[in-house]
Amino acid sequence: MSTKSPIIVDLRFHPDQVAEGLKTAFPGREVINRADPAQRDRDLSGISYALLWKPLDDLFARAKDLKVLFSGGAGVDHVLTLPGLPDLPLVRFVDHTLTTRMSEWVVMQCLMHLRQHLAYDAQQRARVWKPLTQPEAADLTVGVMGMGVLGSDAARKLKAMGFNVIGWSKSGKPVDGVAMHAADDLDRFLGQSDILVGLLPLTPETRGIFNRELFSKLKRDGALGGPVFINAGRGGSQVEADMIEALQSGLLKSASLDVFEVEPLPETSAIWSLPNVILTPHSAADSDVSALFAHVERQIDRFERGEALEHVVARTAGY
Ligand code: NDP
Ligand code: OXD
Repeated sequence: MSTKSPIIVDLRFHPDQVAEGLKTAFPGREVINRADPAQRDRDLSGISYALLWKPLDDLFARAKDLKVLFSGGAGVDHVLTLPGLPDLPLVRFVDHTLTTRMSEWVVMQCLMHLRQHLAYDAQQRARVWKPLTQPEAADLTVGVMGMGVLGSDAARKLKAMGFNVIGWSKSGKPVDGVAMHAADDLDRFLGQSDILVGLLPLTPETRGIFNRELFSKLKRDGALGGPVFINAGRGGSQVEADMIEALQSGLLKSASLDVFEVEPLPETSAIWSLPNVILTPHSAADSDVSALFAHVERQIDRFERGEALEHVVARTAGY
């Protein structure tokens, strides 16, 4: 009989990976996997921990004795808006596997725009052999909005590729080797950015921040011939009607998008067929389930030893 307190796992992603990962995760701890129909109606009273991502509607009504909540992802907007959310510590997912994946995606997208991949892709399909004028990374400034765990790692790796990198965050707190701009210095930051990378959490302050006015403030006379917008934060931060118009009118030269106002992106969205957009299905940095379970177990160990939990979300700030 296990002496460790059980955990509820209520994750609406990769059910096969979750089931497989749970075979070895949380040693000595009973796991109630609510993605398994056979476990959905289990008694949840007396259980202290829940790991969740888009949980079933009845979770909080049935699990009345929770002490700590764990987000299945780095972003917590989906947790903070859950009906009936209890006032408990919420720990988000921070792990090098996720950070590394995001930086790979961001660096890849910046390089695709630098190396004019969209134009060469179109030329390949039309069987056109035509080398284009090629600027270097050092000719461009990448502005990263959101310089937290993900933004600061991506900035470091972009610098290693030779890009000039500047950062924008609420506090403007220093990040090694990056010229930082605080929230009230947005216009100056935008005016220097050839490529804008969004790695912001979705909060009331960041909802709709990527709009026509913001796009019009980006640097326009850089080596790419127009500004590029890259977003892997949250789709709720972009005003898609403005963004589509900007991509059609040339206010934005091109974009890479991993996140959308509505996901999955509806089949009817004009974004699918914009020739100057690279699109991925919210897969820039998937949570690795084994790393996620190990991170949760580590935090439970800390909690049970009486140590402070790490990566706890500041409820009022919303991230
Ligand atoms: P962090 O909490 O570590 O960093 C958030 C950053 O955003 C901080 O620099 C913070 O500023 C800044 N920020 C927050 N609000 C504002 C604001 N109003 N004005 C200016 N700056 C602000 O988050 P992570 O880096 O771990 O993750 C960022 C987001 O990436 C997640 O919230 C999630 O939405 C998204 N994500 C997307 C994934 C994908 O696959 N597409 C995967 C994982 C995450 P300060 O430093 O001053 O606090
Ligand atoms: C996350 C995500 O927040 O995958 O981790 O978007």
